[in-house]
Amino acid sequence: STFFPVSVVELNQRRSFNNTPMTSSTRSTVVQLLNNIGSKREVEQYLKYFTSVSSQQFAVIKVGGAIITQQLPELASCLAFLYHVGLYPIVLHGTGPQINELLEVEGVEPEYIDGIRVTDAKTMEVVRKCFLEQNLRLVTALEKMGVHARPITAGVFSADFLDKDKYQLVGKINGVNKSPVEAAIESGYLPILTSLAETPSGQLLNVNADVAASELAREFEPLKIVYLNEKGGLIHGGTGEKISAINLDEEYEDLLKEPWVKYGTKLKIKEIHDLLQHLPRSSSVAIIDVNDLQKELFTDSGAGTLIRR
Ligand code: X2W
Repeated sequence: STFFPVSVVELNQRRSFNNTPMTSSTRSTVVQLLNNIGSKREVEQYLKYFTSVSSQQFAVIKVGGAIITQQLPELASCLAFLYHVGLYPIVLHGTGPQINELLEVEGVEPEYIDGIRVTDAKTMEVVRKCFLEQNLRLVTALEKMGVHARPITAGVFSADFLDKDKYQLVGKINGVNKSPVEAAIESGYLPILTSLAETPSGQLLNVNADVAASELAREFEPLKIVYLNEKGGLIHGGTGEKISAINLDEEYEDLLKEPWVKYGTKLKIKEIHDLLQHLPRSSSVAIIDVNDLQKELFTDSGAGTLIRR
């Protein structure tokens, strides 16, 4: 199949800013990644779709913190592939597990209420450190694959306190500044965001990354919204099986009554529900494993858990 390398080069040349030729290692990564996804027809069709709607952002991809620890090479390869075909997703990552690890080292017991971390001043130091460390790790891994990646760790989300008495230094996002993200993409960089937010007076606030990703998607209305988690989808707490699809119009109320839908899972489902209420009916959110990203983007069948209404 000679089709792909040719298309990759053509697409790269269409973007005036992206003049760097692909290295042979990147090219072989690209070819390798494409071998096992869809038919040539499917892939070509989706590539055309994603590149033709140039006024609209391509994708918002939320990366769970566990993926940076467990699947960084896979994640970097997938994002590098998209970048090298000229598709620029907006990437936002969490760092939940790393925060808990570091808190443990410091002898602090993590505390959550309804899936949201109660964040005192000492915890906030750990939160900030972990976000900056994991952001740099992801950016560095991408740079090693020839990707221009731009760390965006502040200046996007403005927030107020969610509930100061209950959660302390946790933010409720009330504004999304698109310009740092758009400026990165326009100059040929992949934007890599954290979910940290600031108040107007400059107080740094912690925000759950699923929540921030949903705010980002609401603002940009991208063609695709993808949540990557280490489980490859939503797992039914009763049966232990992966849920392949959720129709929110029909299932949302019942789903919230399920005993296993609690904490972070409940928060995630609620956020996705609220997001989809605000987007055109055709929108959907896919929760998938990082290794299924190409399949989700470039084939009809998709992967993981598809949520729509
Ligand atoms: C989260 C932010 C990190 C996050 C926290 O402190 O854990 C709040 O809960 P994952 O890896 O995507 O879970 N913030 C307020 O959400 O990371």
